[in-house]
Amino acid sequence: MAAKSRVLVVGGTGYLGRRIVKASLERGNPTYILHRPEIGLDIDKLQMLLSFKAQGARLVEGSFSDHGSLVDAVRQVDVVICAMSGVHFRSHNLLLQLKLVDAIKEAGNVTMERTEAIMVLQRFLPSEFGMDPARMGDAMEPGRVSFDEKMTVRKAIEDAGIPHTYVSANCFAGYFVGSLCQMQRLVPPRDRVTLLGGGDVKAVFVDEDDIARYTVRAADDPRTLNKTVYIRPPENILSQRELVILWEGLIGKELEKTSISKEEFLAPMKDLDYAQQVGVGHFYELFYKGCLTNFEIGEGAEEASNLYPDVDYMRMEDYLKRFV
Ligand code: NDP
Ligand code: GFR
Repeated sequence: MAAKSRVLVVGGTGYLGRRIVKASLERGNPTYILHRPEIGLDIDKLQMLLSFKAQGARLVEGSFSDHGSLVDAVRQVDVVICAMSGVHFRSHNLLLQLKLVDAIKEAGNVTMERTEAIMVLQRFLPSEFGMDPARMGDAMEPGRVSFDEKMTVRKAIEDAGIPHTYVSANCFAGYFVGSLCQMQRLVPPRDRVTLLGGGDVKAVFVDEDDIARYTVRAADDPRTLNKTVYIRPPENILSQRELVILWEGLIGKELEKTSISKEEFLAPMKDLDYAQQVGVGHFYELFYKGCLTNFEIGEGAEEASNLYPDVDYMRMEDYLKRFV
């Protein structure tokens, strides 16, 4: 049996990162987590790292301010999965990944005599996990910043010849199902809901632990080398209105429904702060333009639930039960 891949998780105490660490440990991978000195007195992060260490993870000291420490960290593993922050009202720092790419280039390149440099690292998964940035070229400002930054990182990866896999995870259930696709909330309402447009645009919703499981599986799968993996489980392709109906069934009550046109939805943009404008832009792309489902997954890409049918992914009615 082939040895399990050694996996380094960067951003391992983050919202998605901690789930990737958990999934990597569950899969039996030798799991390494970047332990940044900058976390300082953030005792929650430290306790989480120590808990993962108690479960068998290896903590690797390293800082984005210390190139050599990143090189040393990368040299210890076969796969690097980065879950760097990308939500604008959190500590958005996607472009820091360019430092990680530089470290992988140095760590990975072993110049062999009479042959060109080879890449020792087997796979790098950058922090994406959302809409496919390669398909967001016409996204509105300022929300497009997320996609432009992710494409900048992709270019650095591909220019360096780093073997990679991009994960397009669609909508995290925590942000989009909990809120019934409404902004500025995370728990479902019991009285009224605002439907974006008619509420009938199809999106894709995935439980974050499933995203982590699919990511860890894809991270060393030969079938996903230098490809995009879309996480599009067939029973989780739903509209906002279908989510609302699931929730109404669970609480035994119909919600009062109002609709908001795209013009009404976009009108307040000028009065919002930057992070809020980014969010509005993302919701517009998702639920008015239908960016997650307006294309077929073709040649050169893969779909996670098809690749890994043994993963019993969470259906969104079950996800909503936690709020009843
Ligand atoms: P978090 O906001 O939880 O941050 C993740 C980690 O980023 C932190 O734990 C920290 O790592 C690291 N980080 C943040 N700032 C810095 C810094 N200055 N220097 C070094 N490291 C830093 O990230 P999320 O889990 O919310 O997002 C991860 C990815 O998922 C992003 O690409 C985001 O776009 C995407 N996403 C997609 C969603 C969707 O619905 N599709 C929803 C939410 C996110 P450490 O653990 O070392 O402290
Ligand atoms: C679905 O794909 C993405 C989602 C993506 O490619 C990049 C970023 C995201 C963000 C969403 C919009 O910015 O992750 C979660 C979500 C953050 C967000 C949720 C922002 C503003 C809100 O009011 C909000 O309410 C639930």
